[in-house]
Amino acid sequence: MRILLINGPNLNLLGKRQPEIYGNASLWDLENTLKAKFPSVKFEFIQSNHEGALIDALQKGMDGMTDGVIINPGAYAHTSYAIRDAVAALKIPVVEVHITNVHAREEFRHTSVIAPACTGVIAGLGMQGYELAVTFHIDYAGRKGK
Ligand code: CA2
Repeated sequence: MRILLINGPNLNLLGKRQPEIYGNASLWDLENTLKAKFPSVKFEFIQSNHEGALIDALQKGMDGMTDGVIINPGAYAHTSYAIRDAVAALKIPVVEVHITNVHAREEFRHTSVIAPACTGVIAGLGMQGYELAVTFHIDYAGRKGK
């Protein structure tokens, strides 16, 4: 099974800045943890600070080989109708993950314009949110008989 895991703007700073908000783990730590915990999953990891690059990454999910997408769109969650359209165009399940509980933060973070196009959303569970999203994709693919 193949999962595309996309992280948006500033998430390359994980583990390097603001650990009081985002924790100590880096993106590299996240990727290695997921590979170790889910050895049967073929991951493609993409991080970009650019909206168009995130849309290009989402369109890789149309290759017919990818079973599911996990996206942390960063602050684009709150603004990007273009990323929402790219998610809506996919025929495979997409889980939006936020490390922090966006609902407990500033008002502008309470709304994700992308979430309505997603299969589901996980927020506030730290890096474990990504693991739970992977588990969902594995279970979902199992239910589809893949
Ligand atoms: O909680 C999340 O995962 C967010 O997507 C993180 C975004 C924020 O704009 C969203 O509202 C919620 C910010 C990502 C910034 O990541 C950093 C990580 C470490 C240090 C500085 C920024």
